Amino acid sequence: MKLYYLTGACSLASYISLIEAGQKFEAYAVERGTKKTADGKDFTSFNPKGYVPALVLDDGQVLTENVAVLSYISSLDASHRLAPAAGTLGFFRVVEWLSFINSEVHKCMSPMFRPTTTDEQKAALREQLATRHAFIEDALGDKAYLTGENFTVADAYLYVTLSWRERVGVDISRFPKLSAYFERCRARPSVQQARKAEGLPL
Ligand SMILES: N[C@@H](CCC(=O)N[C@@H](CS)C(=O)NCC(=O)O)C(=O)O
Repeated sequence: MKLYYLTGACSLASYISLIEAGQKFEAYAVERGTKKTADGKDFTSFNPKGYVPALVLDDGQVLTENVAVLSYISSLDASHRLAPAAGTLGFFRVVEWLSFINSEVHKCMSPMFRPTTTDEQKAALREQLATRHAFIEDALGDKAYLTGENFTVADAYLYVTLSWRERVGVDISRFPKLSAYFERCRARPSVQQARKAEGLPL
């Protein structure tokens, strides 16, 4: 299995999850501008979408989209810690979180990285994001992670979006549970290992 990633991007969630799942995999960085991969390929030749994450399975099939890739990785973990067994309500709860993080959090943050987004638009996005973070703060309650005591693929994904917060001027200090949650995720050996592998500060 091969994971193609952009350093520090959403694909870091797949990197963390593959480590958590104890999977053997190879990871290759994609160069942002040229779309050349670290194993010497043209990324768009096998993933015409041109964005990460892309997981190339052992039979050569290419799986893309965070929700699908992270759900797939969770299914590789026989202990079902990364998500309950597929088909159970618990599994769909994790998918519910993955979809929320994808469409309501990640895609609210993406425009903030673009130079074409105006300060006014960024302020509106930060306000929208604050309502999403407030929802997560309430939902966390006394739980260690989004769905309970297990770190799931949804936590890997939320952690990565929170790791961007300083770069896009998003302040979570008014959300104590979310702030503690972020630190809990950051301290996990899988997170440290994946960050180190991508050359990110620990
Ligand atoms: N719909 C995709 C979006 C993934 C996405 O936004 N990937 C970003 C990194 S976080 C990317 O590869 N951007 C580079 C580009 O679009 O060229 C998904 O949910 O997986």
